[in-house]
Amino acid sequence: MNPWNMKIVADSSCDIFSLESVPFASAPLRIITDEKEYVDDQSLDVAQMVDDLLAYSGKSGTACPGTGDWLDAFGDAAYVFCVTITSNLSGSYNSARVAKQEYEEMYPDRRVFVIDSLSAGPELNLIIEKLQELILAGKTYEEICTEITEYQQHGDLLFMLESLKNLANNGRVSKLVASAAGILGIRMVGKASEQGTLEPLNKCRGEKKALPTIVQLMDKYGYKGGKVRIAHCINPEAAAKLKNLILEKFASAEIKIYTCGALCSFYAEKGGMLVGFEK
Ligand code: X90
Repeated sequence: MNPWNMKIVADSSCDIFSLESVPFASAPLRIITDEKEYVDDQSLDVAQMVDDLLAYSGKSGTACPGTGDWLDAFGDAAYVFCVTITSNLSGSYNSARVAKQEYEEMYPDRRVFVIDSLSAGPELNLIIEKLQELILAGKTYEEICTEITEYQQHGDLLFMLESLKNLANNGRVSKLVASAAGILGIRMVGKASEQGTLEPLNKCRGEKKALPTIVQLMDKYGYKGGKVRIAHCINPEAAAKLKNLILEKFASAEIKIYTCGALCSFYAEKGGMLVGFEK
């Protein structure tokens, strides 16, 4: 099948804006304060946004892509594979489903497969990379739908957070869970649950303890040395240290590090890190 009538689309919680060898578009989430609206696209200065938000004490929140954002991202592709942030924390998946329905009604010979990642950030990336691989291998739409659904069983996400303030203020975790991480020096390590919510696992005293804990948890949850994708919010040192710790234990690990886009930066907050891995 000609790969050029296939397209991968994801909401901006995936932290990437382009792919090398397959058509790709991202549908932006938005970060909204009383003063400003930040659109999570390639032109946004994320580090500046993080600084603005640290200096800002008013209300802030986020909004998922609307149907129109999704339709823009679908463009005119015959076959769309559409990956969203977990439907249990965002309306992105629902809005993508509505866009799919409209798109398929408007163009009866086109198809959109919407994938609820039940996760965020780097785990979306693993799914996107796999989709790219399947498209380049010349698989059909139906084959890709089946294989990507199977692949989703082999991905997981751990995270390390210094602050859960924005998550709690926006009702994405309980205030109780957030307050435990708010203590100076404490890093909350947790994972994406089966339902696509935040599951707190360990409260670590300092990053020095948190990083080896992440490696132990990767092992516990079935990591065997495959792909790891690390997204950090202005914390390249921790990402690099984690990479080394993983390589010490799993020499065959294939690791990439990148920076969080606006949505993940807003919720992971400065110093936060998300680790997607294959199991
Ligand atoms: O629709 C919206 O406004 C977006 C809401 C997103 C809320 C959660 C974002 C989480 C981002 C934080 C750590 C990883 C948690 C993963 C749990 C599945 C990153």
